[in-house]
Amino acid sequence: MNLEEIKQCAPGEIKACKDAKALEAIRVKYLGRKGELTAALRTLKDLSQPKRRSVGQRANKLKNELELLLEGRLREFARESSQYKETIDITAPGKRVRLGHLHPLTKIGREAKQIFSSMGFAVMDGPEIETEYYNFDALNIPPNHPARDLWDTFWLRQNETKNQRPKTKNTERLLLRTHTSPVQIRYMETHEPPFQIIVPGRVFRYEATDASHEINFYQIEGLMVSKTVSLANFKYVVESFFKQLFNRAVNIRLRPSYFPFVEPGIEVDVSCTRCSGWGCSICKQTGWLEVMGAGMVHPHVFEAAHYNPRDWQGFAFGMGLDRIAMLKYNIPDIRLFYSGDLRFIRQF
Ligand code: FA5
Repeated sequence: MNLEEIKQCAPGEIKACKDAKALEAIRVKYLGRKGELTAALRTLKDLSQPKRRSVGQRANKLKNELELLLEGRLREFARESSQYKETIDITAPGKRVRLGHLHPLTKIGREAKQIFSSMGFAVMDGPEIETEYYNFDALNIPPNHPARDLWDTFWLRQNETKNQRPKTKNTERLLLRTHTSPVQIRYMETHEPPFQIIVPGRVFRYEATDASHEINFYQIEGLMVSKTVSLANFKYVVESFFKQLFNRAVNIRLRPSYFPFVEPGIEVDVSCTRCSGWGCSICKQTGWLEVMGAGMVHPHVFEAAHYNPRDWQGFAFGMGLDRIAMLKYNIPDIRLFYSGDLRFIRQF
């Protein structure tokens, strides 16, 4: 083989080697004592002086190149075999498996359900995508009524909702429910009193966020209807609920308020357990945190559900679960619940 032929063949053969033994055979073939390149170098002495010089330089250069290629390929074999060893290294320490756990909102939701169940309330469910009828009209909030402004609404696009309207209702617009109160109507349409239910669920509001407001949060609706239910029953139920949830008596206060679907309407505040009433960012320096709206079911709501308001009376409430979780777990900002920050979640 002359130098040109060696240059053509040797690199390909080195690359094609599968192991160190085959590589050694190639080295001997070209660079060994009787190898092709060694033989070519031996012929140098037969050449004329100037030719000997240039061929000699080329031959030495080729020799260096082949040695580098052989070394490189040998290193590749070493790397491959050490990788292989790592995968079967039985002395390597095991990987720690982290156990997941429930989100604080799931925890408090389960606890609340359990407490209300122990007081005889049945747990119901309703859709998160709601019709305008159930979210507003049936709750005594007619179109264009200013009370609709109390609930900043995510409306769903009209053209996507065609033909989904319940034919008997006076509206077909769909929205993300702004509260769990629509389930009051849905439940009463298909059940006869007396009954007492709670409806835990997710609600949505198109509003600015701050330490105590989110655009997506959880409520628990309550509805108790019979011939004699009164606000005194409501007060007892709510106080018992908080006592069990917080494992101690907490101060609550009832304030007159307005909701179109109750009369009279009230709002319930709980004394801020984070600052013990001194004032902080959660309670907006007031010492109290508003946790629910409530009241006696409005006669128009009973009528929408085809009950005779002269026969029945009841209380309803809608409590913000996130805010109660903030009080119970001493959480300064509602947005932490939805941040997905594991440093926060892992504390519970
Ligand atoms: C209502 O949603 C009424 N449906 C409650 C009701 C039910 C009244 C039955 C009468 C009878 P309100 O908008 O106030 O009311 O919300 C109820 C509770 O949800 C509030 O007290 C508060 O605890 C919580 N809440 C309201 N907005 C937010 C928000 N953006 N982020 C977190 N929690 C909120």
